Amino acid sequence: MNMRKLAIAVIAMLLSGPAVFAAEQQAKGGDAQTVGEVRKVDKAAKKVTIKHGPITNLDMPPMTMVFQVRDPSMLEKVKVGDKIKFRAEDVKGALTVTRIEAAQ
Ligand SMILES: [Cu+2]
Repeated sequence: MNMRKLAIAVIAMLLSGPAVFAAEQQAKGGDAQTVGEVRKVDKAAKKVTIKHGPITNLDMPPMTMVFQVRDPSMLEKVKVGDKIKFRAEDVKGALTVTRIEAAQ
């Protein structure tokens, strides 16, 4: 194996790691939504505090915690005390709400 082929093989190995991980995450979490209740809304900081149920795609047990929101306009749809369904994802290390809606 010449150096060029070796380099390509190494790069292929490095690239396949995250791809496999992403595929596993997808299989595990899919498009799962989580139920919760809004405890605090901070539009200026783009943050929302949610008492949430288990978040299957993040392997997180029920708790009350602060999330970033992807877009502050999402916070106009909810207020403190609302029961919600939401989708949380790890966006570059920050736990972020990517979808939120009032639970019926
Ligand atoms: Cu949590």
